[in-house]
Amino acid sequence: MPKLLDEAAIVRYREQGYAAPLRAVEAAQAARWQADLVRCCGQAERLASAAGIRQPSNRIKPYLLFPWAAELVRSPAILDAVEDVIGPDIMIFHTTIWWKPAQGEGFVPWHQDGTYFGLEPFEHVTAWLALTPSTPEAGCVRVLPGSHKRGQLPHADHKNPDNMLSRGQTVQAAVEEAGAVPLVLAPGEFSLHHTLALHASAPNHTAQDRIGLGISYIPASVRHVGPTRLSATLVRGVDRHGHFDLEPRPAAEADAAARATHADSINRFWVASEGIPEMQLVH
Ligand SMILES: O=C(O)CCC(=O)C(=O)O
Repeated sequence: MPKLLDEAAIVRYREQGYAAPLRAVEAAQAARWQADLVRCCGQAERLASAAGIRQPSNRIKPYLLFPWAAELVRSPAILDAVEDVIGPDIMIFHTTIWWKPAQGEGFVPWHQDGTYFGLEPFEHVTAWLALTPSTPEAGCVRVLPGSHKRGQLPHADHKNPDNMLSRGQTVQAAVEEAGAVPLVLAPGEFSLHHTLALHASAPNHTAQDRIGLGISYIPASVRHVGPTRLSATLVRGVDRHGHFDLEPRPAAEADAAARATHADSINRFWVASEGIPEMQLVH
């Protein structure tokens, strides 16, 4: 018995590689989270430590630092929809805050998330939660229906300061852009896209920042293929597999324990990405 999607929506997800729009929370809750996010993650640049070492960004895995973000990624409606497509034992592997400033040139090229995570099998699903209106004018995510059935496609780095992916990773296969579907979301709504679904987004040409979070959920049975032991957060069900070290929930906002967990988790991810050249660093 599905929890949030109906049977037809689950079939559509399997056929088309995405589901949208779905309601996570009311607009008022989205506005509260937006205020928290701006307060805690407004600083875009990664400050270097005294030793010149790059610090982990608050815009990556914020659920390890901030209780409000830990609550956000455990939103019952999101977990219900995720459970409908990947089953009841659910972990969070990664999360990125996607913040496009008003009238900015930042864009995301066509890519598949699965290319960069080193996970198998390809069962990871991204939930993209809108905290501000995400429309074509604001550069919402666009997805190519059915593209997840093409399997893992080759990608190459195309460096460009406006490319929001860390290395500019772009798919090298033909993309029939005319068939792309914009995932239009109101604040508090979310979409799901399959880890192999081709997706992209254009610059934000509106007067308001476009802010959302891409939350990467995996079934506990999925494992990382590289030699580095990674950590992940169990958010529903049971971990019967032990493929990851389990991350604790933050007790207080960015306290020392939360900072240590966050830094350790991201450091392992960086180490893993060096071992697996295809892995990107921030997505
Ligand atoms: O937010 C965007 O524009 C891109 C998001 C994305 O690529 C993702 O969530 O996988």
